Amino acid sequence: MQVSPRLTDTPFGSLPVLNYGDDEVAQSMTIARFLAKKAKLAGKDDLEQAQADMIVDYISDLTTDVIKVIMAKTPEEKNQLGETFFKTTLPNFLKTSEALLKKRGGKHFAGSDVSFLLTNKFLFTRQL
Ligand SMILES: N[C@@H](CCC(=O)N[C@@H](CS)C(=O)NCC(=O)O)C(=O)O
Repeated sequence: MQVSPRLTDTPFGSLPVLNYGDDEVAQSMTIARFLAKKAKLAGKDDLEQAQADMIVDYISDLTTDVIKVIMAKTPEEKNQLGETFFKTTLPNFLKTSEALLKKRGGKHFAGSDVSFLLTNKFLFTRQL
């Protein structure tokens, strides 16, 4: 596999990269957290930030499972991984997420306001 010249200019040979002034920041979740802090959407205190982070990381776990399905090498492997994902992984994810949301009052996973979780959920929904 060849890496494009543009990617070799990035810190880890991958995208996304945020150009910030004369600096650059790589890793999608690091960028999201950085921008969330700048926009005051990272959570009001350490606990809210941790509550937002735990959901973002949970969604990242699910994204990893989706990528495994997408990157499957054979149609058989794709079918098998896809079936496990849609019959087990995704329903479990939705069940545990819904339970947590209810436990937290039914409106926000973290704190009592909009947070950068929204961006992450939006991105993930688009990937599905
Ligand atoms: N953990 C990294 C993963 C980055 C990553 O895998 N990026 C892919 C695109 S989604 C990439 O640039 N791959 C290199 C390539 O396609 O050659 C992040 O979240 O930013």
